Amino acid sequence: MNPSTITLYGTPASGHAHRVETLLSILGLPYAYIEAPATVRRSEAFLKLNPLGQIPVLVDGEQVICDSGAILIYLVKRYAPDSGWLPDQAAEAAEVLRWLFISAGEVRYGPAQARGIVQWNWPGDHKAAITIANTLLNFMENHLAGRDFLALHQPTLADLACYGYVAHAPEGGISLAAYPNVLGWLKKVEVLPGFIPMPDLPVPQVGM
Ligand SMILES: N[C@@H](CCC(=O)N[C@@H](CS)C(=O)NCC(=O)O)C(=O)O
Repeated sequence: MNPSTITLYGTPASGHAHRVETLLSILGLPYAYIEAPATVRRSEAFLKLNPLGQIPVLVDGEQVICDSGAILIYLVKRYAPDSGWLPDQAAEAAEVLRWLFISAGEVRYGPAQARGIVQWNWPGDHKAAITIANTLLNFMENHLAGRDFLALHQPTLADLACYGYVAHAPEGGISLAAYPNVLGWLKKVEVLPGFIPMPDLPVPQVGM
């Protein structure tokens, strides 16, 4: 199906926007990118798109989709329904969605939160975020033993949703050195055709 004009609102440092941009690139969908820092997100025009004032937002013709997980699902269902990024079969779909929910839970409140506190002084408890992150990373490390990707034998939305904030966890003071399976998985995501890297931020001293 031919896309109408797709516009993505995001910022380069946002792992939520990154997962959407990477999927657009992987699927070969042309899109315009509008950078939406806090000043833009608080504008009347942006709040009409997403009253929560959050990126990413995707505008596809008349359709406005908010929330990274919803956007990933929308793009696959509309433009690549048979691609395998979100399978139809019940148990497989559940496994992919499980990781999308983990990306909005443990990933958001673990590595993403720690990175936000370190890089932008977000309010919150850095130690608590690190505890959540390490519980998540231990789980991922065990889960990835003998597997290439998170949900299925092939890459799915699960991998794109979890990649950004896990890959950039060191920017929040969380070392990945103890998680070789996680590091191996990140490399497999990074070589997917169309993958877009997320820009690096300064890494603080581990153990802060
Ligand atoms: N559940 C949302 C969360 C998105 C989110 O937290 N976006 C951040 C940037 S990474 C944001 O826009 N924060 C501004 C705010 O919450 O005011 C999603 O998955 O898209």
